[in-house]
Amino acid sequence: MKKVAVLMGSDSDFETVAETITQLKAFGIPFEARVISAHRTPYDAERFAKNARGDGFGVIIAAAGKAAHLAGIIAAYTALPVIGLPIKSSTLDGLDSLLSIVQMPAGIPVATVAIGGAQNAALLAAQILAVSDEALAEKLGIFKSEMAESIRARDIKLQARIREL
Ligand code: RP5
Repeated sequence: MKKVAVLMGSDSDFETVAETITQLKAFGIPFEARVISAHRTPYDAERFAKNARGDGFGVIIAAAGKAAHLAGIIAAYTALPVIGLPIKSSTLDGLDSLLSIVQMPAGIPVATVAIGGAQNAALLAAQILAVSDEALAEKLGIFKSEMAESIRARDIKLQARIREL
């Protein structure tokens, strides 16, 4: 199976990114996680992106906050799918991160998840890899079925609470 790259602009993003890694591990997806900054280590970002396909990666997740240019700069240097994960920043609640990631110019797409949408970043990466991986597609199917069951259980509990009103 191809690997997922989980890049973050700073180790201060790790608290959010940990949820992405947890979900990838739950599916048994191989990954590498790195701190690479679009601004502080731009050459490393370029080199990582240019080598990513040859290094066995199939999808790249790029988490960053504030003026969050990591996903965009990575996408500029590779044709691999890039998923942007906006980190909730302290001053503007992550709106700065979201807009920096989502507003890409035509020609350089970045698939952007919600502010702090760490689990969805992993799920989207899994779904991309599952296009050519039946076993992973099956795991995703089970994940969705279990999620649906948990929602049905919550619905039943809610009906009970309503009856008690
Ligand atoms: C961004 O700046 C990082 O992705 C991080 O979210 C933010 C702050 O970085 P630190 O100053 O905490 O290293 O590049």
